[in-house]
Amino acid sequence: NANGKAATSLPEKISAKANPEANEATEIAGNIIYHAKYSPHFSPLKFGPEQALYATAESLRDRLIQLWNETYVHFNKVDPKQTYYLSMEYLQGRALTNAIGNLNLQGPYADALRKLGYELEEIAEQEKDAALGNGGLGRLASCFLDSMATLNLPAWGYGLRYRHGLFKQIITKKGQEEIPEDWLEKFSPWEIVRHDVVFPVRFFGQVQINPDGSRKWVGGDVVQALAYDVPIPGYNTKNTISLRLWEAKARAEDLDLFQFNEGEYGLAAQLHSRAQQICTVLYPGDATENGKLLRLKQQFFLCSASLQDIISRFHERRTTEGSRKWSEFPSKVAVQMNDTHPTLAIPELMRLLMDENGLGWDEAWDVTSRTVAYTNHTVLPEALEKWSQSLMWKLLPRHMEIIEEIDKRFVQTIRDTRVDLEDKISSLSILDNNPQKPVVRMANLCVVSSHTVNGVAQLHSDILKAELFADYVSIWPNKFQNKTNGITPRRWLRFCSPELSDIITKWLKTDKWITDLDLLTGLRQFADNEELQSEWASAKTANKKRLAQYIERVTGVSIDPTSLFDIQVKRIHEYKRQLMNILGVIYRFKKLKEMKPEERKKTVPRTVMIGGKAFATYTNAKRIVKLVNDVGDVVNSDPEVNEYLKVVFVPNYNVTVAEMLIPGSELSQHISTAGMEASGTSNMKFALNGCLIIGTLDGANVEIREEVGEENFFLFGATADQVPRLRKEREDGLFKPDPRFEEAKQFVKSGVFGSYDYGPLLDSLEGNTGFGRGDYFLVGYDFPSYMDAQAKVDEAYKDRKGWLKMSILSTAGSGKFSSDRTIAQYAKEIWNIEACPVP
Ligand code: B1H
Repeated sequence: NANGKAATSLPEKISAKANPEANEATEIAGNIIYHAKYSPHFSPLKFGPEQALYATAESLRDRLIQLWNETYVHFNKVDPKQTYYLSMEYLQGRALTNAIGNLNLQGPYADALRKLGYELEEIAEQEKDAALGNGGLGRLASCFLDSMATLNLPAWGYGLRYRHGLFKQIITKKGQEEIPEDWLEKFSPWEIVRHDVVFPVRFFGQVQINPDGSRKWVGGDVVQALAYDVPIPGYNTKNTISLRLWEAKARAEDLDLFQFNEGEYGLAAQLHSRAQQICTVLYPGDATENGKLLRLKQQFFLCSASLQDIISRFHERRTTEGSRKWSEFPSKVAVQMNDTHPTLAIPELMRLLMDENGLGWDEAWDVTSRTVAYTNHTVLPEALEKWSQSLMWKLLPRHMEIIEEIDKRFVQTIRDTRVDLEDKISSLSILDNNPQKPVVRMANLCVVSSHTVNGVAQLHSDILKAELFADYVSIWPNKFQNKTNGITPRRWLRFCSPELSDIITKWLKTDKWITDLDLLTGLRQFADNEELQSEWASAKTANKKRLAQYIERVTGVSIDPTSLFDIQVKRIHEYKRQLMNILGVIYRFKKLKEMKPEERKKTVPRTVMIGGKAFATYTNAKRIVKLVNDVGDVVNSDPEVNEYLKVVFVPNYNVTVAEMLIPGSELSQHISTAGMEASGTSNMKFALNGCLIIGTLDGANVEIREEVGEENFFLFGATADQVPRLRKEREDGLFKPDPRFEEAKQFVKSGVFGSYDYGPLLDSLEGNTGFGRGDYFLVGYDFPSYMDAQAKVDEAYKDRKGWLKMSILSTAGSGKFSSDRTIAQYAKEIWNIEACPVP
């Protein structure tokens, strides 16, 4: 502990006292002790760091529950229109520092813990990340919740309570290995189980036709959805909203006691184990038939439980006697679908309205299509969901009837009104009836049924309108919008870099920037100010030192905090081109080796850090991870060069690791093939923290460059509109590789980095070899301009003042990328909801 001795027993000086409203250090300490003693999770006599974490979290949870209740009661009273954000993923990360910070209790909590023998940071370190997501899409959902609460919006998130979040990545001689993650190993102190919020969700079964012609889905398996609420506090407000996560449970009567007594335990508990599977892991591999079925079950489970809950709240909140009119539903409820993963919300809402509540088709369709909206997050063909029609008929027979009907009516309307689109019907329709492989195109179902469709950065939204959804645009020109992504400035600046935050507050003479990020432009006038520059530099240095310690602890590699910290962290994917990064590093290494010692001394020392998880079955992504590690091993142990270059693979990249890396970064790489990264959001986090970007004109990079100024952005590479032509040229054998590119690849092939066979990975970069995709991602084409941009980085870094100025201007220009701005735009332009602050 803080005093260097083990604080394993409860301090006796402070007496236990339950006090959810404690504001002052001694009272808070009493409340923490109360939880340590009386919450039945651990032996009441011990008070190690872990017990301290849980007791501290529970003391905060008391207050969060109270605020959550007040918020809920207030929303019920005002009965505003409310948004429900449906997402298969949330990447919440740790919650303790965030909750304390949002509630403005940093000082009192730190003091309280010190009285108990601990430092707050040390306790916060004990918490596991809630990693119920893969990457940007899941983290975006979490940033959005923070902004919804902060803006006092009546809005909730719905998701699944996966027992195991995203796998833990460990690096061995073989490269990446995956270990199951276990965030619930002990328990999560943040979730509140709602035993009274339970809904049945059906799978399989058949459609029964009633005498009056109405239809009903019956039979099959029924599992229970049980609600767990994670309270989401807003910053500097009482409003505390809910992230409601569903868990699947079987009913008691589903246990076959007869079979059990016969000793057939597996058979007896079949339904139990099938129910349990649903929320066991995040995104199970969908390569197998079983995997596909499970993923589809997960998606339907989220949609069905959430909609039943939404409908029951719609009724509960009626202000006048009697039941509410269904036509009011869209003026009380907005449902936002985070990508196509919750698309089944559409046929499920239709089914609930028609089969369970007696509405006719037209009325149900009107309600549904005025309620749902869809966000697209990718144009990658392999990520556009298509479900096999036969699988859908099996699992969701009634929903398939409804989808067929939606499709039939849509196609008929087009035939009746748009003869010019006749030959487009087969690509516009929802069902793809190709006899080889009949599928349901989920994106098409979303576009046809939603009142609004949006992309996540301007370029991406333009591409959606010009390409993927072009024909729909001609049908519904006003349906399509852009909502450039954003990030929460609380977690991604205020809490992860308190040093830099304090400097910003000092120079702006206000901390209002935390909720009004555009105020950061006020820093521009001081960009040349030597005093600010020196304070800025010392905050960066402190963050770099902290990062260097972390790197040494987790990898054993010692890095020089005065070297240029160059970071690329994101999921490993060929389109994100970590391979280009590492080939650049390899070239740099080769050149350093060839230099004379005095020449080397003139170079800018660099530490290149790369981190990210590869999907377990994505072979080339795993080869890239292995290559980065192999290059690191060789470079870092080379006595001639390792003063000037270090290469570190940062293992197990997640939200918490990001909070350590981003504040200590100076250069970050966002180098996707133009047109392929829908937005990117870590680019925003880096820029906000005064880190310069080397990047392509892709996703939100375009807008970041506009905002921070082109002279503060290291741009290179082909533009999105050039990409198709370049691919074609490459196919036609017209591409002439740069000698540096050939040299780097050759160097790998020569075996400098060990005996692993990188042939297949490097072949993916070749044109007409018949291997891979013929450098589909244009690494070869962009490599020379990438290397030129890197040379400019080195030059710029030699000018300390110039660099600091660019860094300050980068932060100053990042105001647009607050998720508060993004969410305010969704609220106004898509959801039509208004703030509902708790008095
Ligand atoms: C993004 C995904 C995604 N786009 C399928 N699409 C998934 C697709 O589990 N699945 O099946 C999971 C995730 N994720 C990302 O969304 C984009 O690539 C980023 O560019 C973008 O910043 C982020 C948030 O909009």
